[in-house]
Amino acid sequence: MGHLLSTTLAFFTPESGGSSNANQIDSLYKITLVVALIIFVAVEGGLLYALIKFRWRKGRVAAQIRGNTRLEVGWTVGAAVILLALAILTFAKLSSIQNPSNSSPGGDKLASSGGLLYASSERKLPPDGKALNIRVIGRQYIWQYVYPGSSEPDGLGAPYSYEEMVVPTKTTVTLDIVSADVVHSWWVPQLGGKFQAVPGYHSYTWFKIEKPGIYKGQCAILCGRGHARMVATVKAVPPAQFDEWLAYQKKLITEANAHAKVARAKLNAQTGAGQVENP
Ligand SMILES: [Cu+2]
Repeated sequence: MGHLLSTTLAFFTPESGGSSNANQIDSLYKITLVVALIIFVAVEGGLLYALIKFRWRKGRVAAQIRGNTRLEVGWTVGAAVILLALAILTFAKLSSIQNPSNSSPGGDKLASSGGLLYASSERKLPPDGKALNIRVIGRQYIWQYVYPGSSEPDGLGAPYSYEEMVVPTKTTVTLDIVSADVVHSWWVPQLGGKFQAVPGYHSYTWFKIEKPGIYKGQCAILCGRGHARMVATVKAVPPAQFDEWLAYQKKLITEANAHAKVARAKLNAQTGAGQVENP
């Protein structure tokens, strides 16, 4: 019975299990759903009872009732109390949904260097201020993820990946979501809520994944012809494996930049410096 109930509830509530904020959202849905179910059963049950008990029979005369103050005050106050209780519960849980928690012991060391950009009322940092910040860029029709670790002062040369975001486990990851063209929507259900990527604006969210695993998502707002293909995968790996992966991405980018530099110098020599405006 307990299992049946939880399976049924899970069918109606958001996916969860990847990150604590997603779990909090899920439990809020479940509590609200149970309260709504109890009210639904009580109201429909009462209606059915009245329909059967007081159905038409020969010789019966319907009672003429004009108002019942006590009953009316009762259900108004009752509804208000339920609403208030749900609102208080929601606000009580809101901070654990919106505010990132600290990384767990054994989290990635990069979290201490990558997260110290700035904190604003919108961009929230964990209490200890340490998070691995990844910039999520929505573009038609692929997600790009830019990691900290740029070797150049202008921020270029930072490691990045497309479609699959690799993250370390036990580490608080904050996302800075932007768009390069039209409005997109970042959504990996098991890791929390939906966040829009709006050109010219920043949206922020976070997650912390405890165990290695793969979490699937999909751009959640129609952004054009290729929208259906705009999928996202978050792959959580142990911190040591993540560091290795990131170092490799960095190496690839550094090599590519070095090649580009050589090619640029070659072109400059052929056409004269300044001829290649945007190499
Ligand atoms: Cu889309």
